[in-house]
Amino acid sequence: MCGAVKPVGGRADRPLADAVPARRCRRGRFCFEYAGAFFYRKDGDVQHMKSESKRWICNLARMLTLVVGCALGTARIATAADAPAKDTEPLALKLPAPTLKGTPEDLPTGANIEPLSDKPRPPFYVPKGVKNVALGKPVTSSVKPFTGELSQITDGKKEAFDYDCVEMKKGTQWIQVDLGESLPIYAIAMWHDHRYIQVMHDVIVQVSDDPEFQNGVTTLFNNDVDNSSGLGVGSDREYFETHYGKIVDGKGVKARYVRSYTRGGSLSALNCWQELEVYALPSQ
Ligand SMILES: [Ca+2]
Repeated sequence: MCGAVKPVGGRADRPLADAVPARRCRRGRFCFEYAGAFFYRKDGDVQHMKSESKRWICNLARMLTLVVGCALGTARIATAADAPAKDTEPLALKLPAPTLKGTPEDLPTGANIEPLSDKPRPPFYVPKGVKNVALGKPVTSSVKPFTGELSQITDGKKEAFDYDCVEMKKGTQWIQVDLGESLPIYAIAMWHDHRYIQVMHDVIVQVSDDPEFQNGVTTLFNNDVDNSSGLGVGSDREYFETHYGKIVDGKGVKARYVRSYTRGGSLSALNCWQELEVYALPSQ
């Protein structure tokens, strides 16, 4: 117990009591320390605590509160970091075959380029039931391709063959997929040109409900670190094109249109697309 002391201020001291963290003590009373003295609350009044033994009880209660709080906090962090949510599953991509051209010896390097890895990509978790809602959907672009058709960007084919590539002229160019309705997007998977292991420049992925991308635009990925494409400085890194493709986190952003930019690559100033997939929960 904490009590058996004389009142020191009554209800007039409640602001003082409310200003410091209250600790629950025995009998449902609240003990707290303020300016080196100990107090507790009884029937709405602030009481001064004089007994050393009762101070010890209150200190113990505070310590237990801290220990339990830290343990629960640690458990929460471990749960979030180590285990995916129950209603999620790894995104299952249908991968094309790797290129037969091998890995060049003179790959570009730099702090802003993810090193090429020969290890499988860690699982990317998405809500159960997501589907590639971009499959077969109409595609538009900043310029007409000179090789291939725009419809090939959402046809599900992305092998490292010339006839599965859609090529456009140099400079910053974009392609845009109309999902037909606004849906919460959880992942966007892209294959630009994995015929060769190379880096594409100024990869920017945006989503919006505005087909002109003038309003309500969310940028999900941007590795244009020098703003050469004029859409803002990005903080993402460049990456090597491989048959694994690139997964961009959709973060559950709801949008109808997906627009993605490139500005050539490390092997060619031309722009190229093989496939863009958008994973969302289809509407009922
Ligand atoms: Ca394709």
